[in-house]
Amino acid sequence: MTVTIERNSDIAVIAIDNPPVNALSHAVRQDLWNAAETLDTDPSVRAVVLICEGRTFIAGADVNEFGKPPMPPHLPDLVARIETATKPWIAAIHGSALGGGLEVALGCRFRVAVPSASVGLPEVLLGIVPGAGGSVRLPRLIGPALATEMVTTGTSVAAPKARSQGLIDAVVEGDLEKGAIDFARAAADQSLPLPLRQRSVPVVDPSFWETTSKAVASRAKREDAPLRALACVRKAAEADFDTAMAFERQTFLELRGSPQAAALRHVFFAERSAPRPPELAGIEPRPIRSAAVIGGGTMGAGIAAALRDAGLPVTLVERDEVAVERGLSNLRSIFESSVKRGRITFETAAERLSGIIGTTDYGLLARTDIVIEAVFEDLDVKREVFGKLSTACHCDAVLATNTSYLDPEQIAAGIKHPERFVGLHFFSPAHVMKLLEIVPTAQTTPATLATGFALARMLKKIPVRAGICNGFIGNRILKVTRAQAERLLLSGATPQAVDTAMRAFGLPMGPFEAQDLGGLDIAAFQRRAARARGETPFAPIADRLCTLERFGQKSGGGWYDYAKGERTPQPSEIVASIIAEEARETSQQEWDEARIIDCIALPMVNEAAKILHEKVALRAGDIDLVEIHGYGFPRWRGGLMHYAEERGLAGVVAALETLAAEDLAEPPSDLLRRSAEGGRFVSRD
Ligand code: 3H9
Repeated sequence: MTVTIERNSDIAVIAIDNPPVNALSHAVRQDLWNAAETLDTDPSVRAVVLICEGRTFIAGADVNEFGKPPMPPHLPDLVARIETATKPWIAAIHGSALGGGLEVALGCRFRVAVPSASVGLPEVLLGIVPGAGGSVRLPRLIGPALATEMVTTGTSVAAPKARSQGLIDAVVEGDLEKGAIDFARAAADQSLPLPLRQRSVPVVDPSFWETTSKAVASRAKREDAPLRALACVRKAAEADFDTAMAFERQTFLELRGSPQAAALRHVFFAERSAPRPPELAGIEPRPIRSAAVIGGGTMGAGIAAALRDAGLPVTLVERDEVAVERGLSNLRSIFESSVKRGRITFETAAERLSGIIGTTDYGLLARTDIVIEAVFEDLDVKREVFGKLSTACHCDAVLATNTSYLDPEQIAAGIKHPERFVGLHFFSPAHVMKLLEIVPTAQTTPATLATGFALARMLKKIPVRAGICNGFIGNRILKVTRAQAERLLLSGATPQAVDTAMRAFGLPMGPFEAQDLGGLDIAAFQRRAARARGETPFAPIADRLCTLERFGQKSGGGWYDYAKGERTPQPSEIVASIIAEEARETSQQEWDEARIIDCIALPMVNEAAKILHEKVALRAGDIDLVEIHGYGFPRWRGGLMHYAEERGLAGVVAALETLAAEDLAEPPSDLLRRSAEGGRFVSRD
């Protein structure tokens, strides 16, 4: 039974029980409609409490139904039915009232919530706008400015703040159902407020819409939904209720079928699958009550900050006292900058710092549950660390390496209890970037792997399981990005043209600007190591820039020149002449934006297909998450693989063949060719 009705004397309590998140499936809508009909004609009922079982109030329309033809009762009609019921309905909210869930609550005459609840209209995050009156009723309740903020950003508001804004009518401490029934009984004795459809939208200065439009456009970048959502709120302010409802519904239906909405829905589901690889079903992670980080450099300090942000006590181990001090000072800078940005208070920063012990003594790690090594990217250095950890830590402690390129199998070789070892690849800055690649070795047990995923959840990261290969998923694709970018330079494109094209594609930065920001020396170091292993990495121009110590912004020049103290890239004559020299043997072409994008993005797709084929990534969606959360690939394109599928895999294969014929890319891989037959990526078997 999805919806039940019970009576508490003169108050009816409707309870929805539709796990996991009480989404408004067709059955729930129908049952709620029937309940409204029943209770309207029941003279013994004076008010109706709408409450949910399980972990949350209604979390929205059922996203699984978005691809299907809508079936009546449609949500806008249901909300109107509740709003015009003969008895007042009171929404009793715990967990989250999101999207259609908040729209149902706005149809109710009152809303009460437990202090931990939150409410929001996250539709724009799915590439759509509210479709059941959210953008029309919310400004009538809290005014256009606050409503615009919520509708165009999709951010949720916690119950206490929602109470202060007038979005909810009471915060219930203690038992929600009892509190809601008491509230309902008291409300039924008094004159009722007008339903929202009969209220007007408070007037705002006409300049509000122009100013807000600019702000929303700049935040939304290339996403369509936020500006369309703003238009809905504006219509609510300027037209009558029914006209605004029709406008919102039309916008919702248009956007629901748009490529951006399909892409964002794909990311939504990918983000929910990634934390649960099938092999871990039913596997219990080990408890994580304390953590340690070995190495207090940029990466180590960032990881330690992320662990502290999640509330874990942290021990930071360095090789000598000077390095300990430097590590602690790196952490201080991270927390100070969070205070400056208004993310945390001064007191919180002090509390986070006080939860870190800096030491050189591995003996302090005897009871630590998880240790993450983030020392210099050198096999011998790392092995020495794990040798010490192997004896210092208890045998159930999870030992993790944050290597980006080295082979975790080799790092773990010889440690005691290798089943507790796993790779945890963070992205810099580690306290900010959402991606965490989790890399098991052949000996990693499911419980250890599950602990990696549990840690990701604690740190609010997006975990992606990755297999072992050079660079795992993300950096292996990055190598192709960079190599292709250099191939373009050798064939007649300029760094500016390449960066401009990739920005136009939707990346926050082009490949050359990004290297200048991060520093060219790190990749040069990796290339040296690769050459020592007998590999032949392709970076003819970057190699020459590094010989000249042009490492990027930090050395005053890299792919671009930088005026002292400036970060604006200026075309460099030195770089242009190096490119000309290196390009002497290569035929020159005219490059427009579309061809530049193809020459970079499609070989990335090809590499990703190999990664999928080798099972380094388990699912195409996982690769999408790596690109989005680790490398700024535009979310609204759905990630690299979704982009390729939407563009058409057959077309991708054809374009790669052309590039390969010109010696500008490798030919399409077998898996890509086979996937092109069905239009969707297939894995190996
Ligand atoms: C909307 O409402 C449009 C309306 O304006 C107009 C309509 C006409 N539908 O995230 P979790 C599943 S748009 C179906 O891991 P948590 C999810 O796939 C909607 N399924 O849990 C997963 O399934 P599984 C606006 C949904 O506790 C399971 O629930 N609403 C939906 O960390 C657990 O998810 C939103 O955008 C859904 N709407 O977080 C809300 N939502 O176990 C999006 C979740 O099989 N949802 N599932 O993999 C969320 O933000 C989080 O899921 C929530 C719980 C905070 C609710």
